[in-house]
Amino acid sequence: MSMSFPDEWKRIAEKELKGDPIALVRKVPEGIEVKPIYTASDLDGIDHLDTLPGMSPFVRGPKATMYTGRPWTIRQYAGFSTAEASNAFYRSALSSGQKGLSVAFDLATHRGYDSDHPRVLGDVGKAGVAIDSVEDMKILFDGIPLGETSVSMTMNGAIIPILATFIVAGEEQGIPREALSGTVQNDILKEFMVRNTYIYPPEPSMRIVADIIAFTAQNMPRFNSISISGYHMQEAGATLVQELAFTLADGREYVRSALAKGLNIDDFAGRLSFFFAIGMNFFMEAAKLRAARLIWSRVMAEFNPKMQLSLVLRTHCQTSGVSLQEHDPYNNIVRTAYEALAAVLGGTQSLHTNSFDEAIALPTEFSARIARNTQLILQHETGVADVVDPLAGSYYVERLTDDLVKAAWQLMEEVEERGGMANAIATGWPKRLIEESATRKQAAIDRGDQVIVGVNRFRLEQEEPIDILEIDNSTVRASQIRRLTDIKRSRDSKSVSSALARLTRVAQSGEGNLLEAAIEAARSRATVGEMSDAMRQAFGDHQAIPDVVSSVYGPAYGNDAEFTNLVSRLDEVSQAIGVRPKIMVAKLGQDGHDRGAKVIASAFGDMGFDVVAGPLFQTPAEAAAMAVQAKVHVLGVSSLAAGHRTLVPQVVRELKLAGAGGIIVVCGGVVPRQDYEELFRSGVAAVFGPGTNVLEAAMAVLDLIEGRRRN
Ligand code: 3CP
Repeated sequence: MSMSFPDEWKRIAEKELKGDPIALVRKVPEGIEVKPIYTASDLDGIDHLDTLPGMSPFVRGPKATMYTGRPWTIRQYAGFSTAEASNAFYRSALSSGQKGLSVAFDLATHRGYDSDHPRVLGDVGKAGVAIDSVEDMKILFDGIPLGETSVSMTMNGAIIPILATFIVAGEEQGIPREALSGTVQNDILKEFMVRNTYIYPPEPSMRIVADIIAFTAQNMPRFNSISISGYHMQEAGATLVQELAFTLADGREYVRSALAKGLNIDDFAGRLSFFFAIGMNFFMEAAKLRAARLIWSRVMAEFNPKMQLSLVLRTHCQTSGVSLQEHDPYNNIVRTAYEALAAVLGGTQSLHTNSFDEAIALPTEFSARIARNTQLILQHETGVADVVDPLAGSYYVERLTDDLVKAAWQLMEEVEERGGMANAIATGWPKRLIEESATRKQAAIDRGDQVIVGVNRFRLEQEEPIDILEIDNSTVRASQIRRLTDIKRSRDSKSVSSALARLTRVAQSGEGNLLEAAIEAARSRATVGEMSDAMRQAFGDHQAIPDVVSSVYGPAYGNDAEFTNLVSRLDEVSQAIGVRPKIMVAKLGQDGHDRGAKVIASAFGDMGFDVVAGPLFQTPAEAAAMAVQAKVHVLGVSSLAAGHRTLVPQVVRELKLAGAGGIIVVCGGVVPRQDYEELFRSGVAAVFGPGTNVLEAAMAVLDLIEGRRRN
C-alpha cells in the first residue's frame, strides 16, 4: 500500500497535528496498515470494483437482490438441558420473529457419549441440549414442521449419529429426507485446529465429512452438507486474515476429498456453506465477508464447475463471543449490535447475535429476547436492508477488501506449499500461528494498548451481579438416564446389534456410506453413544498432544515495569521454596475450549513459572493424579463450559484423597460471580473470571504460594 497522502491534505493535517500524519497510521494484527485517510487513488489496481451482486466474483453478494428480495435469516444458536426445555424455547423464539433454528448440543453429545457415561458427569445438558437417541430428537422438534423450518445443527465429532437421528425424526414426523432443509457444521479440520470436539483421528474423520457430502448431494437437495467455519478460529485468537485463509483453505480441502470420492463438483458445491465470526473491527469485518466471497469464487474456479452457483460463498455469521465481557455486561448489548451491523453490511445470509450475558452463563429469556430484537430492529427499523452492498465504492472498504484478499491469498499459498490444510494441521502450524496471535492479543489488552471499555479502561467501581440461568445438571442427567433405560428395554436388541455391527463393518472396510448405515441403526433405536462406539471400534480415538507456545507474551511486554516486577518477585519466591513455582493448567470434562488455558500456560511460562499443560478431557481423578505426580504447587482449572460447579470441587476432593491437599487449586474462565462463594467453600483458593489481567492473576498465584509456605 502506498503511504503517500494527498499533498493539500497533508499540509493541513500537519498543522492540525503539529507533526507528521504518518504517526496516525495504525498497523493492525492482520499486518495491514490502516491510514487515517483514503482517496480515489487507493482504488487504483482493484479489479472487482465494477462487478455486480449475484455475479462472479460475488464480492457484492451471492444474490442479485440480496436483502431487498429476502432479508437474512435470524438464526439464534440455542439449546440447553433437556429436549423438552429446548423445544419450548425454540417454539417461543419462532413465534417472536426468529426465522431459522440452530441447535446447540451438550458436550457429551458432541463427543459421542450417552448421558449415562461416567466421563460426562459435569457436561450433560450444560452448554447445550442432551440428545441420546431418536426419541430425544423427536421431542426436540415436536410441533415444529421440519419441512418448513430450516435447522442448523452444530455438530462435528458425532455428526453421523446426530444427522442419522435427525433424518429418522423427520421421517417419523412425516417429512421425507428430500424435503428437509438446514445445515450441519460437519467441519472437522477446524476441530483439530481450535475447537477440539473431535472423536476419531483425522483420516477417518475426513472420510465422515466426505460421506456426508455424498449422501446429502444424492438424497437431501435442500440441505447444506457442511458449514466451513472460521468462527472458532477468531474465537481462539486468530487474526481476520488467518480466519479467512485457513477457513477457505479448509474448504478447498473438503472439495478435494469429495472429488476424490468420485463426486461431480456441480453436484455438491452449491450446498457448501460457511460460518464466520464478526468481532469489533467494524469495517474490516464487513470487508472480510466481501473478500471471502471473492477468494472462494477464485478457489472454486480451479475445479472448473459448469454452474455459476458452484462459485458462490454463502455464509452464516455470529457476533464474537470473546468480545463479550463479564465486567459491566450491558455494554455487550452495544458491542453485539455493532458487530451485527458489520455482518449485515458484509452481506451475511444468516446471523446469530449473542446475548449480553454469554460471557458469564447461558442466555436467559430476557437476554435472548434483546439479542433477537437487535436483529429485528436492524431489519425493520434502520433501512440497512433497503440497498444491496451499501459499502461498495467506499475508498477505505474497497481497499481493505483488496488488502484482505491479497493477505489471505498469500497465507493460502503457504498452506498449499505445505501440502494442503490437512497436512498443515498435522504439523500443528496453523494452530501455533493462531495461539501466537491469541497470546499477543492478550498482552495488548493487559498492557492497555487495546482498550476494552469497562475492563481495562472506564471500569466501574462496583459491579452489580445480573440474573443468570442455572441448569441443574444432575436432574437433566437423571431424566436422560430414565429415557435411555426405557429405550433399551423396549427396542428389539437383535436388530440394534446387527445394525451396529453393520456400521462397524462399513467403517472398517471403507466401503459403503457411514450415514446410510447409521440411519438404519438410529431407526432401530441404537443410541448416539452406541453408534459412536461402533465407529470407535474401527477408527479409534484421537489423542491430541498438548503443547504450549513460548516467547510471545514475554517479548510483547518488553521491559515493562509490571512484567519485570513480576519476574523478580517470581525469582524471590523460587529462592524461598527452592524450585521454580510449578503450575498445572487443566481442562476437565468434555470442555474443549482451550484458548484461555493455552494463553495462561504460555504467559506463565514466559514469566518463569514451571508449567505443566494437562491434556484435554481429563476426569477430576486423572487431573489430580497428574498434578500429584508432577509435584505441582498449584493446579489451575480452566472452565468455559459451565462444568465448574461439579468438576472443580471434585478435583479438590481427589487431591485430598491422594494426600495432596497442600496443592493449591485455582479456577479460571467463564465462572459467574454467584458461584465464587461455593467454589471457595469447596476449597478453591482463587477464581479468575473473564477479563482477568494475566499479570495480576500471576501475582495472586505467587501470593498464594507464599501464603501456603508460611502457614
Ligand atoms: C435468499 N434467497 C433468496 C434471496 N435470498 N431468494 C430470492 N431472492 C433473494 N434475495 C433464498 C435462498 O436461495 C434459499 O433458497 C432461501 O432463500 C434461504 O436463504 P439462504 O440464504 O440460503 O439462508 P439460510 O437458509 O438461512 O441458509 C444460510 C446458510 C446455511 C447457507 C449460511 O448454511 C445456514 O443456515 N447456516 C447456519 C449455520 C449455523 O447456524 N451455525 C451455528 C453455529 P434455497 O435454499 O432454495 O436455495 S453456532 C456455533 C457457536 C459456537 C460453537 O461452535 O460452539
